[in-house]
Amino acid sequence: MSQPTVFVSAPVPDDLLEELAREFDVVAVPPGTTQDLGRYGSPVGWLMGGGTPIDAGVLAQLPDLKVVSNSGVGYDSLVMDDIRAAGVIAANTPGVLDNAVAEIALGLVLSLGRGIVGFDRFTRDGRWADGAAPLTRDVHGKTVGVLGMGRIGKRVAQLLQPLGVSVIYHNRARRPEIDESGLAQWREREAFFAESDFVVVLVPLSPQTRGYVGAADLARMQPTAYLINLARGAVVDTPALVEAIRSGQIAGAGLDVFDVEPLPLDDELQTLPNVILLPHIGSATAETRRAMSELAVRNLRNGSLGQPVETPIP
Ligand code: 8YV
Repeated sequence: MSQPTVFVSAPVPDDLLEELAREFDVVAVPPGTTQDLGRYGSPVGWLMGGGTPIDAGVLAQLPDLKVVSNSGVGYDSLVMDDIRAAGVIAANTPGVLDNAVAEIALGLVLSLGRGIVGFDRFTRDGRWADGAAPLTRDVHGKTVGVLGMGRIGKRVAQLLQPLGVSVIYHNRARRPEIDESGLAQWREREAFFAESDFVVVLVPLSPQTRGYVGAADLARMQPTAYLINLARGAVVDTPALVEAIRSGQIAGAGLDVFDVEPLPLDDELQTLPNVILLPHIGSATAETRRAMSELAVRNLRNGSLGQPVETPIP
């Protein structure tokens, strides 16, 4: 008897693929493919990573689709209104990557604050021979601002505790349980940017949050402060960020996400020395990617069989 088809467009460990193949005809579809999907078959489920835009045009080609399983927490490439209108379930992978992403946030706070990446270059370039490295500033005693206090933000605040920093956060709505726990204190937007020595951007990208961090916010930051973006490049107005760094309005940035990925070599950000550039590695550890794949495969399987998925996108 023929098995229902599922599409897979993200790296999934072989053993999980073999498990899936017991119940489904698993078809590898290149990431980002949105045209002539019928040539790959008619799937009941589709497992993908970020970057495959799923909208009405794509869904119209897939009449049997029951579930879209995104192996990632951010689902900005899914047009949720179109997915709902098509009666398709969408799922993502929240929770399992909080630690991994928070570790990079912590790493960037320390690396920017204490010049860890810059001083590696300083040493290799032979500049040490010309004199001792310039002094940095303590991280302890400073204020870290979490923009978008959700699961990952909470983990960032927890990991920062032993460093002796104060953590503040800004969400549109204050989360009283966070304030009461002592983990972080809410600030209104202006005070948030003005007080933070490090701003960690964790706001999910949506049509409402495109360019959310703009010139006015950057202008409120201190000239010694750093911006860290672990959400999506488009949440920050990148030309305004480049200008703020170039003009010395802020001290620099740590970026794991960009408007265009992979970041082109001729991008202006590549020319700024006080910026740490990472190739979107927030969740990129073997353990975390395994956990994301396991959850995404369970969501794919359950949704394809018409069963409830574990982590539906609301
Ligand atoms: C992944 C991410 O790299 O979860 C997210 O939203 O940005 C990352 O964990 C991405 O989803 C690719 O699968």
